[in-house]
Amino acid sequence: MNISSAIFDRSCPDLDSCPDESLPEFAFIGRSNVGKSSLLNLLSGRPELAKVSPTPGHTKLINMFTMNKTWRLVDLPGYGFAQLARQDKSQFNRAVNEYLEHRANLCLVFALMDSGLAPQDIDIEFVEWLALNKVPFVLVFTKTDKFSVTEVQANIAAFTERISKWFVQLPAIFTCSAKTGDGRQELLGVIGESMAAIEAEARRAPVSREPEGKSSGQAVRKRRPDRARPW
Ligand SMILES: Nc1nc2c(ncn2[C@@H]2O[C@H](COP(=O)(O)OP(=O)(O)O)[C@@H](O)[C@H]2O)c(=O)[nH]1
Ligand SMILES: [Mg+2]
Repeated sequence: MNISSAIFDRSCPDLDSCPDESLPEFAFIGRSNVGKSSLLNLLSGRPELAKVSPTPGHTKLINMFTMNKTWRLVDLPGYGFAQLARQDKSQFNRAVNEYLEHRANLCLVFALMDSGLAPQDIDIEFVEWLALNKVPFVLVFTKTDKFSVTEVQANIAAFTERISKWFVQLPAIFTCSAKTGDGRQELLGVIGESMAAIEAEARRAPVSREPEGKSSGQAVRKRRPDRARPW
């Protein structure tokens, strides 16, 4: 897939300030510093689009970027230290929770894991939460340039072993490096397939538009359709 335009749309403090749900969205989530913003820049082909920070950030905003004027990449706030300290691990940032549970045009979540680390409890718990809430997602192991193939494969195997009890079929797994570009084509391919499936679905069953002025707010928000998952 070719990205001909990539623009920052807006930063949203909560679900209700997100833009209307007309464009399909693909969201990045993971612990602070795992490489969400770097991967967004890699996929968009714009190294400066999302802010990359060497130290774990404190942003609580949902950052939206529009690609090719037709779909969005969404940089979600990182989960991690603050949540662990509170011993309240099931409660991720409230805006993130609401976004993941209720955003009707959310097509797929890229759940990012550091490929150099053994499975972290908070990541395992987050994956369990995604499974329980039926959020469509794939796993992406980041920063592969920093570690040997053997280390990465061992960490992925240990991770899948720990989550396997929650799945009949394991989620798809990808690796990436924002430094070498590893994984870019594969992940854009996943987005491309998803977009093609949505377009095919729209051709089969055109959705009647909701009346103007009723497109925001929890009460009138549509339920996310169950989609066949090609990945
Ligand atoms: N070597 C290497 N460093 C990376 C990679 N992805 C991110 N980083 C670095 O990890 C740090 C955090 O990255 P960032 O994208 O801001 O993570 P975020 O907090 O999840 O958005 C920055 O110093 C990045 O340069 C990668 O693939 N390889
Ligand atoms: Mg970031």
